[in-house]
Amino acid sequence: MSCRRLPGILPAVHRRVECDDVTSTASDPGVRVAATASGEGDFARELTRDSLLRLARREIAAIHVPGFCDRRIAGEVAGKAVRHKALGNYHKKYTSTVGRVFMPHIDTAWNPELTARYHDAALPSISEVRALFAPYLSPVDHLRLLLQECWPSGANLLRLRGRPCFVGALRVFHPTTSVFHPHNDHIEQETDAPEIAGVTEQLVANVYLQMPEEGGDLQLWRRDPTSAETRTILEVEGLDPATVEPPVHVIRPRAGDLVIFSSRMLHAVTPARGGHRVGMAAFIACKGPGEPLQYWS
Ligand SMILES: O=C(O)CCC(=O)C(=O)O
Ligand SMILES: [Fe+2]
Repeated sequence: MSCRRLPGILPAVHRRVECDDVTSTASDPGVRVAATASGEGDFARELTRDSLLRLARREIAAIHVPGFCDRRIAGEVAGKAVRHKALGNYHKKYTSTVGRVFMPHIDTAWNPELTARYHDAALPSISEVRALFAPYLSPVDHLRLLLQECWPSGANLLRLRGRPCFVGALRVFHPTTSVFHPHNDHIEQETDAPEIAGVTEQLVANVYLQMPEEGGDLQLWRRDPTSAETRTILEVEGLDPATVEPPVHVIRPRAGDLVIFSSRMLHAVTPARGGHRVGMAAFIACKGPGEPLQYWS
């Protein structure tokens, strides 16, 4: 079964052209990209049972579905995100440069009060994100259905100590100032709730609602950080790019695209120029094909 996209948004010929020029095309001609044998074969262009299983086994670098959602609706919601009253910054030990609408799990920071606040706000925040897209299906809700249908054991909203998580964080990268240095995302570093026992891989799905004129590239490495790098990532926002080898892939998504990759492997986002970069992100925990996927933000 092909779990590709909402119907009637772009003619097939456009999708194909977009597929051909989205991968390994940095918007910055000066960027260093590792010479690698893995090119187009490292990507799946449809979200299917097979592509998800291959991604979870790390046989491919990413699932990149061009035109996953309607670009016009996406652009309208991106504008609402940039102006949203709940827009705050990620809370890192040192100031984060990236904005987000509603509280993501990482900002619970092992603090019981913040954790309670996160779970109390989770379902109301899910409803508010859904309402931003009404009367259309929100891309994260579409993704939830596809994961449920495609994964051999289905997919559910993550609950931690029985309490529901939020999913569907809108991320706002402000022009020139916002950057995600090379880092990874690992739920075991954020909680010891019993529900995360047995997680063997963590994926992250991003739906791009708006892309800047330049920059905002997604850089992917094909490896986990070393233990020294992990310590640095936990200390500060990410690694100094000068200390890391060139990325294996540089993806310049288009508005409306969906990209899913391993969040446990190193990845980074370059600064945007000429406009905001707005995405919608959901993490996906994988315990193998015999267990349901679990998603959250
Ligand atoms: O916005 C992106 O392209 C990816 C950002 C990121 O670090 C993540 O989703 O974990
Ligand atoms: Fe990340």
